[in-house]
Amino acid sequence: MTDETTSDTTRPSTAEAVEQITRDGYTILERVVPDDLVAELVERVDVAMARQGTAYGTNTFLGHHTRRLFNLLARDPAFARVPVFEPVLDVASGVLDEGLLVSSMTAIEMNPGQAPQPFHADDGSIPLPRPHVPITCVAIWALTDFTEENGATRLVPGSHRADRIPRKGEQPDELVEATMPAGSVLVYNGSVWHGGGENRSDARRMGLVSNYCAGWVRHEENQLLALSPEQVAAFPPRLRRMVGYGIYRGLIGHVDQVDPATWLDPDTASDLVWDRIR
Ligand SMILES: O=C(O)CCC(=O)C(=O)O
Repeated sequence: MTDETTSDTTRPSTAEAVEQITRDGYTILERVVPDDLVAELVERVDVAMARQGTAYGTNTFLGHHTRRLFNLLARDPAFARVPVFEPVLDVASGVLDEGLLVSSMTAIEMNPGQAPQPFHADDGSIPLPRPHVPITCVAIWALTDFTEENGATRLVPGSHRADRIPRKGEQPDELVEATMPAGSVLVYNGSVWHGGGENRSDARRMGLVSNYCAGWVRHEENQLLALSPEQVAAFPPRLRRMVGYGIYRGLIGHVDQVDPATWLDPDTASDLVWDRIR
């Protein structure tokens, strides 16, 4: 236990949590985040969303009553405490290994009237035969209570062992709802089938998604740090993408839902996954 952590003897140990994720695909660390950190994160999300003018999503996946703020680490220094919060990082390190990386960090504010999100696997863009070793491990931090009424995340236990990802619109029979009080964290293998629930309440459901990936899902020599943006701008378009200024399968490598290739050339044709869904 760290200074930052609340104590709760009913919470699984790190080893038990990793075992649950290996078996069921997910675990919940109840009330693990101190109240003052939860309150600070809510405030920082509100400030950052107001500053950015964050709008509702434009498709069923992002949610027509849901606001998402991507690229959180760049928004406010307070968010740097999230990916290194030990009780969660220890579990994610047990699922991947100590060399894991921050894959993405997003705030999700799901408002009343939000319909259920389609089922999906967060590693669905990875074209390996399934099941495979864990490549991503995702932590959803509950900044408000997650309840049946306000759209707690729905998961399909054991689906990280499936040999496929959900079909478009598929409604699995065997579901659990990750109901949890504010300050809890849902941690799951990125292969697990899941989606946000329906918000039938009259209040928002707020969470942070802290997505980790295996340390080997990257360049051997870090091209994004090795090259200045000016050097990359002088490359032909294909090479720009090959050093990281581009996206894979419409998703992997985006910044704030933008294809970084367009930073170097605004006329670059882009094929973002969100533009394909309606
Ligand atoms: O909001 C949730 O409960 C899940 C969100 C999610 O899975 C996603 O946006 O990929």
